[in-house]
Amino acid sequence: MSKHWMGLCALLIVSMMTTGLYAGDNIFKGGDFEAENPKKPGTPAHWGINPEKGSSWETEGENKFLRLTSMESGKMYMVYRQFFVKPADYGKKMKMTFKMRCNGIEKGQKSWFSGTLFIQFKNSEGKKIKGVSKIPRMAGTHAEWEDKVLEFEVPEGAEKFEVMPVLFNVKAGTMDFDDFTLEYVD
Ligand SMILES: [Ca+2]
Repeated sequence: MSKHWMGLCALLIVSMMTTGLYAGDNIFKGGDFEAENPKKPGTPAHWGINPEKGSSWETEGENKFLRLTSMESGKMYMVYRQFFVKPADYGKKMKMTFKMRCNGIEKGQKSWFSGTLFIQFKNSEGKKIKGVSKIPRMAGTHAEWEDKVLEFEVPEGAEKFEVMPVLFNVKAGTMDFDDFTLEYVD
């Protein structure tokens, strides 16, 4: 390899490191719940699933997905993912898509105790910064999958983005999630 090329490659690597991720790359690995975690057979890759704690890996026909089950009234059941962001990404727009459906969710003591998706940015001290305002909630029964799209901006000072499908203190019911994607948009 010539010096010229080596220099060019080094430059490319540096620019990839400083500009963060490119638009259009789906950074939500395992968002479709199809692949199995080779280290933990019976669980989906990239997810911490525990049926004893109300989260399970379900199959329907050819499709696999996440299910949250309210095992005890008033308790919270959730799974957790996190994505790290770089200063180079501040101000960039992100788009997240997924689908959800639910069965027999009885709301808890407050009207917002329902099935939902918590998303938030945190700084390096673990403090929440500038939450994403709109989050989809579901209650009752929505038998068909519903496609959801969320768009937001990476706020200054963010270190990570957290995604938490959750059954939030409901009395009963199940909530299904599938096909998460997360990407930067131009
Ligand atoms: Ca799937």
